[in-house]
Amino acid sequence: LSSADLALARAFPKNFVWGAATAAYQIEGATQEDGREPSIWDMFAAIPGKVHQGDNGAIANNHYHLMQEDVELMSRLGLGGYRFSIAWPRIIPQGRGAVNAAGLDFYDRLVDTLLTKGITPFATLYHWDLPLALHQEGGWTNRDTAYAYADYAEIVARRLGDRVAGWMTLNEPWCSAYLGYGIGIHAPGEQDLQQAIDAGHHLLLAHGLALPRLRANSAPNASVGISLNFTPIYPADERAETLRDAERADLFVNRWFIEPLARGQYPGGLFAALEVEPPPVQAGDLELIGAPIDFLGVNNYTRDVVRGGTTPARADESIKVGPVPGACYTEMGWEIYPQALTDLLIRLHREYGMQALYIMENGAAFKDSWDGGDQVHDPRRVAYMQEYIGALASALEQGAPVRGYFVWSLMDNFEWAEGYAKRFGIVYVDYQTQRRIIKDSGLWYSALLEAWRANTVL
Ligand code: GBH
Repeated sequence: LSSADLALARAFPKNFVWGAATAAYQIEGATQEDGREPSIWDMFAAIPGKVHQGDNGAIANNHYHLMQEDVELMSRLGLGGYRFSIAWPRIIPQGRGAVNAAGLDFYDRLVDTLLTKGITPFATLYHWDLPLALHQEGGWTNRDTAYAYADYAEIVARRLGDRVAGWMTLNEPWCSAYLGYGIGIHAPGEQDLQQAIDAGHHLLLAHGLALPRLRANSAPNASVGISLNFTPIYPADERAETLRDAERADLFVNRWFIEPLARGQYPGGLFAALEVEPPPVQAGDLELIGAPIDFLGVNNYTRDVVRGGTTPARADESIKVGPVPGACYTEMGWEIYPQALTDLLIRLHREYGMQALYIMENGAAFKDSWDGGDQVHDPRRVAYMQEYIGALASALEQGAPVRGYFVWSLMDNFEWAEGYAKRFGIVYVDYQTQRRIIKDSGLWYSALLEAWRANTVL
């Protein structure tokens, strides 16, 4: 570690949670084992042309079978927390009705294994793998899916609620709604903006219905929240039309979900900007949705820059301009801009009154190569993490109530529409052999955490 890294380690308080994140469909594999039924991602990935090179999650990282070894790896890295997701189609394979004991058993073992190693479990109840049977009844465009979800959430909490420290109801409902139903680049692949808006409402309702049921079935000190994706928008210049278009992009990208959650209201102008009708909101929905959460999970990777006058009629169409001269980009084509994380955290605190924030995802894809030895050099990821964790330290210093950081991802995995071609891990995965090799970024992160522990113990 450099002296700058040592100073960075000193910027974080002793109860800070340092972890790594994954999601069920991206790592587990074993999609046809122990009673699991298909999800929309099994269906979507089977459609030619939807996923890069026809990849799917059937085997993925085989984490379902390598769970113990993977937790051992987390322990070697010195992680204090682990964020994973629970596959609804393992727990209730048809989406509603019969509960599959083997599914609950798997996560029960995972949680116990984590606790044995002193790693705090943070669980996401929905990271995009909707049971296919529910999709056949309209999926998230059907209000009933929200009620089925709340039943599912309660069943999981009854089993794991005595040990899970933090629940996330949903991961990035913006992606489920817009990428899944609006433009169809994610499952289930629908392309209808009105459906996206309706699906978004039912996702929010699912969250609102589940909140009290999670609390009622969890330990008193467990906390319940949600993870949202944010891409801060910056104007390319100061012209009035640029400022106006940047506002409009921000409305669509960043405010659609946080405002009903934080204020019990959809942001004004959202539906008009998207040229859609408001979703079917029923009496009481917004009260449920706007009920206080214990923390907000923040997923942030990049920013977007917007220039006015180039923007088409609908708010979601081609909002980015670029490349930004002099800027660096990851393999996903996402600009590296750590200041956006600082700005975002301060905004969530000041403007939306969030009292506890966790970075639940932050990371970068690069072309990592492995020569068959026991090292993987990924200097660009090390630099990315240094800069983003530095940005986090400055948000903390300016008063943002940040409680933890989870890097995306613990290990390379199934990157949705990008298949296995994009690697986000701090641990390399050789899919042929399922060998895991800690990358230089993993070693760096581990050393940072060790330095932080050394400081805070003294
Ligand atoms: C997260 O999504 C996911 O939670 C995680 O599972 C995934 O592996 C990880 O990030 C890395 O991708 O060009 O229309 O997609 C992040 C999703 C990416 C959503 C950037 C917004 C820009 C708009 N975000 N994206 S679009």
